[in-house]
Amino acid sequence: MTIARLLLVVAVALVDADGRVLLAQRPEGKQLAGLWEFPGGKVEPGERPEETLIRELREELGITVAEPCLAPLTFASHAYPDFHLLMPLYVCRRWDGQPCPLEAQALAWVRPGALRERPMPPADAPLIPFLIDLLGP
Ligand code: 9L3
Ligand code: MG
Repeated sequence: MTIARLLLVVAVALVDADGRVLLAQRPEGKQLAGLWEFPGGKVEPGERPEETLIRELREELGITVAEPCLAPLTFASHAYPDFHLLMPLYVCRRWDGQPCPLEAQALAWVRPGALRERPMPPADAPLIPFLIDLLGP
């Protein structure tokens, strides 16, 4: 019997003053390239999920987030053939700096009701109803 590997990835909905959410387009050459995701990444050994998010947001977007600004919202999961992805989603409304696509192909601020128009990784799409509940369409 094979037990699929569990991969813990954290993601965040950065919400601006108009209630729009930031999506990042996954870069060429990476798995799922071209799809639009909530920013985040893999939890490295020894990291707490909040530490991972703070690191990933600095690396990928060049912004600084304080840990108390990260509010857990819900969880996503997706079973790939060779691993099982578990992905908590946080919400963040305050950060320092202007998000820049340091690793993504592009960034987009999107109303929750328009998120469905963007092709997303399979773990991200089921999170849309939670954001519509929280922020409206
Ligand atoms: N992933 C899916 N949705 C997201 C994020 C941040 C990540 N919002 C998936 C894509 C990869 C895995 O998690 O299969 C690891 O992500 P990365 O380290 O390649 O960004
Ligand atoms: Mg990432």
